[in-house]
Amino acid sequence: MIGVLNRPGFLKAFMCVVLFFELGHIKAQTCIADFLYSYLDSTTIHIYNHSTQYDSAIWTITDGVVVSESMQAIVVSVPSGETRVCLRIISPDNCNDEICMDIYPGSEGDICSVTDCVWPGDANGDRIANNYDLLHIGVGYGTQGPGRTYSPVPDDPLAWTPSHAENWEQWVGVVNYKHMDCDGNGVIDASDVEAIIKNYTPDQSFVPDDYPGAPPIELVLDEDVIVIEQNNRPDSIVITGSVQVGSSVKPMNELYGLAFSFTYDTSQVRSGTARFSKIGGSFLGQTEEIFDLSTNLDGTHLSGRADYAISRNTQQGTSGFGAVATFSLVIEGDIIGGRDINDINLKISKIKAVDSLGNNLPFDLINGDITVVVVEDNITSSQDLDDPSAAVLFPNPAKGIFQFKSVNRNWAWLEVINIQGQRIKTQVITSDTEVISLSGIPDGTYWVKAWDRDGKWISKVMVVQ
Ligand SMILES: [Ca+2]
Ligand SMILES: [Ca+2]
Repeated sequence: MIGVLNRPGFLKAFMCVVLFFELGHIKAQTCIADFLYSYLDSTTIHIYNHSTQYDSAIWTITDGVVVSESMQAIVVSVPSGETRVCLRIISPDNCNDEICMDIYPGSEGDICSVTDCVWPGDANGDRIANNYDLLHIGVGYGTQGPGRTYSPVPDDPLAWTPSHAENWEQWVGVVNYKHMDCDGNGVIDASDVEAIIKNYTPDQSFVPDDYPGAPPIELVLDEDVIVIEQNNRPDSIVITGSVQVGSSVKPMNELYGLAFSFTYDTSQVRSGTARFSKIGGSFLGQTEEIFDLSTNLDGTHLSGRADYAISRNTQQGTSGFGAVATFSLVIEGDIIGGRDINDINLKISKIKAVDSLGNNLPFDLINGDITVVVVEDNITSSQDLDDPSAAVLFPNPAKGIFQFKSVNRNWAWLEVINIQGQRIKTQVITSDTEVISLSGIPDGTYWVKAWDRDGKWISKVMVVQ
């Protein structure tokens, strides 16, 4: 409102009201001509009629070509980037008023300087649309307020242009709920996610806080070593997994929404295939209580990245642990061909977890960097190697880290297995003395198995953190 009061159109009309009174007119001037503008690009200006009530409007421009014109708005193509615009309005009670302003980048009247403009898809008010905006839609989910009756681009309310919009009654911090109604239809719901997808710009700067000891978040693969039969090589291999949140020891408290990014080696992954999807019936909620956004940025924004967000829609958080989303990507079979062993690196990052009010929740990212090992079966002989001297493992006991030294053998990869038979770690062997980190795993006895074309080598290692 302060911005509006400072507008020359308002001041002029205010003086006009005073003048009418001074001249003894019975009826005061009641209409105020005013407009706001925004640059759709460097030479295209959208000018929005922000006048009080009117039943006719006349636009006059000194430079440029009119692209479209109505009483409510005019779009002008201005090669110089600047023009002078006048707007005359006549109100239903025959009051008339005019305002003229020079428009250039940074001049007064920019719709996003004078008002809290809405960018469709930017639900959290940072002027980009991406997975984090879904979290705000979740917070406001189901709320109704004033819809936007006018779109700067006719018939396209989702177009990435700033719109003037009335404030709603509710706020998340400094962000008004009107931003969460991305499509402007007057209700916040899953349909508003469409504007995020249409106008997607991946976040490049968010750095989450990681709290060691907080409830864990982890991407767990169903298999992290994939063995391919050399004589029956598939066209593709599907890698699957799940996003695990919390644990039985440290459940996630009052979780409402979760967003993150996922990156991967592009050389071996089929473009566009990395995806996440919600799990109905997880601790986060039944299918009808959750909604999500999965977008793969290959070929559009950033190769080797997929973003994901999931949120409840009930205004109440939930506590617990377990898988909340599944994961899959496809590896090209023909890329695998010709090499015995392939290392595919995956990474989960940029995690944001929120409660039902949009406040950040602490979490501890576990195993952010993941490696999938794809092995051809000609190096996975099941024959045990009898020569225990073909490798040396030291120190043993290992204090969080040990070295694997090859002796006259060309070992390809190794795995560390706990006494329950679960694979704790796999690692491709690229040097004669390979360093293996076991930091963070529980103390105890583990098996180390190393593989080459002719067989495997096995030893026990004690881990003491
Ligand atoms: Ca945003
Ligand atoms: Ca909406």
